[in-house]
Amino acid sequence: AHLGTLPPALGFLAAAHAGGGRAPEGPVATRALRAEIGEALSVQAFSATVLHGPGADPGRAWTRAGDTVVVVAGEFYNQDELRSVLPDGDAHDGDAGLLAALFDRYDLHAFRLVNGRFAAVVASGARLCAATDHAGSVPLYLRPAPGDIHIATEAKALATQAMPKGPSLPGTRRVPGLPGVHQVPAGTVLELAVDSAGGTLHRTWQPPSARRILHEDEARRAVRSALELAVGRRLAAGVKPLAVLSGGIDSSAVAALAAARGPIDSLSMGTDLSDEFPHAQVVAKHLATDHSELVIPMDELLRQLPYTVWAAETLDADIIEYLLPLVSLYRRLPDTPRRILTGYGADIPLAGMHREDRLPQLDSAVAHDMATFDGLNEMSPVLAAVHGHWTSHPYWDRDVLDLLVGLEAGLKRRYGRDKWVLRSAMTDLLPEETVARPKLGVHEGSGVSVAFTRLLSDNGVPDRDIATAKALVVRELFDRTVVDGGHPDHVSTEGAIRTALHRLRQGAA
Ligand code: IOT
Ligand code: MG
Ligand code: MG
Repeated sequence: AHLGTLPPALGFLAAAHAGGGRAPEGPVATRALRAEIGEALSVQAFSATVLHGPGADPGRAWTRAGDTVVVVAGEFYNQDELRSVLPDGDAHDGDAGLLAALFDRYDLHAFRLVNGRFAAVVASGARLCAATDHAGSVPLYLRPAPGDIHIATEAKALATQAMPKGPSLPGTRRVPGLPGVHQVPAGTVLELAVDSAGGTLHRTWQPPSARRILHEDEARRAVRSALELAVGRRLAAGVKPLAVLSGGIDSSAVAALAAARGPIDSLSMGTDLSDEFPHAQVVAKHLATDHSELVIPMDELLRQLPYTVWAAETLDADIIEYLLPLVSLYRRLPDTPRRILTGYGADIPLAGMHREDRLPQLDSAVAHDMATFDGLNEMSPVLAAVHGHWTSHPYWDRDVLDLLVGLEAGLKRRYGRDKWVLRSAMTDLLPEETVARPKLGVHEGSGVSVAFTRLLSDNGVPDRDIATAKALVVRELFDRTVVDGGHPDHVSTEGAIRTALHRLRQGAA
C-alpha cells in the first residue's frame, strides 16, 4: 500500500565529482518536474536532479544517511520482504530509505534482494554504485571520467559537445553515436571509484537456464498465484489503474487479476486499417471494466516514429514497431497521470512470438530472447513518461519471470496451444474465446508493420531491402533525437526516410 499513482521519481540526472560540479541538465524525453539535490560527502560531491510527476513527492526518491546518498527512480515491489530483514524495518517507508538501510547492511549485495522496476544510484564514501533492476526495465546510462561521473536514466541527457571516448567499463554496452556513454546492463550493479572512474560490474540477476518439471495442476497454480501477486503488488490503494488491453491472453489475464481487486479502466487502440476491438470488448464486458477505444489514423501513427525512438532510445526496428502503437496511445491519454498495467513481455519467457510448436526450437527461442533483451529498452518507463504516465509490466516481475522462464517447454506448448500454462491458469476468470484466442502481435493487430513496409515500398524500396531500410530509418531517428538531442516535433519520419533511402543507395553503389 506504499505506492501512489506515480513513483516518487520517473527518472534522474546525477553526477559524482571528486571536486565540485553539477548534474547534467538534459534534455530528456520524460515529461516531469525537477527537484535538485546537492550533497557534500566526505570525499565526493554528489548532485542530482530528480524527475518527478505532479503530486509525487521527490523527497521520497532520495535519502542521505551518514556518508551515503541514495537516489531511486521507479519502485520496489517486495517492500515487505525487504523490511523484514531490517531491525527497524517499519521505519523505512520510501524505497530510497529502504535501499539506504539495505545498503548499510548488505552493501551492494542489497540489489540482489530487490524485486522492482527501478534504476538507482548510491554514492557512498569514495564509491558510486549504479544499479538496474533484474530486467534493466528502467534504463540507466553513465559517462565516466576520472573525478567526474555523469549518470542518467536517458542516454540523450549525457551527450556533450566534445564526446571523449572515456575509460572502458567491462561488461557494459557503449551507446552508438555517444562515444563516452555506457548503458548499465540489466540485473547488475556497476561499482565505480569516483576518482579513477575505474569500475567493476556485479551481476545481481540472471535468467534461469534450468527448466522445472511440474504437474499440470501444479504449474497452472504456480503461474496463477505468482501473477496474481505481481498484479496486486503493482496496484496503488485508492488509485484506479488503466489496463492497456488488446483482448489477447496476456493483457486480458492482467486486466482480470486487477479487476478482481477493484474497479479498473481499460483501453484499446486501433487504426483506420486494423484493430482488435471486438476481442477487447469481449473481455471488457466480461470483467465489467470502464472500457474505451482509441482510433489513431495510420498516417498519424507513422508520424509518431520520432517520438517512439526518442522515448525508447533503441536501434531495433522490430521493437520500434511494437512500441509505436503503445507510445502513441500513451501520448493520447488525458494529461492527468495514470498508473498503467500492461501485458508486455509475456511472449518472451513463453515464446509467444515464435509460433513454434517443436519443443527444442521453442526452448531455444526462450533462451535466445532471454539472452538478447537487454538494451532494447522495450519496457522503459519513458515510453509513457513522455506524457507523464507510469507503466508497470507484471509478467516481468522478477518472481513471475523466474517461474515462467524456468518451466519446461512442454508446459508452454501443450495440446496444440501456445502459452498453454498461462491460458489454463486463467480459465476461470476469462471467457473461453479469450483463453483460446491465437497470438496476435501489437504490430500486427494495429497494422503498423504492414503500413511501415508500404510506406517504404511507396518510396521505392524494393522488397528485399525493406528490413534494412526500416533499420536505417530507425538509426536516423536515433541520431536526430538521441545523439543530437533534437525534439521529435522537429524531426520528421519523411526526412528520416529520405536519408535512409540515400544511405541504402550509397550502400548498394
Ligand atoms: P503484444 O504481446 O501483442 O502486446 C504487448 C502488450 O501491449 C499487450 O499485452 C497489451 O498490454 C498491449 N497492447 C497490445 N495491443 C494493444 C492494443 N491494440 N490496444 C491496447 N493495448 C495493446 C510484442 C507483441 O507481440 O506485443 N511484444 C512481445 C515481446 C517482443 C519481443 N521482444 C524480445 N524478444 N526482446 C511481448 O512479449 O510483449
Ligand atoms: Mg503479448
Ligand atoms: Mg497482442
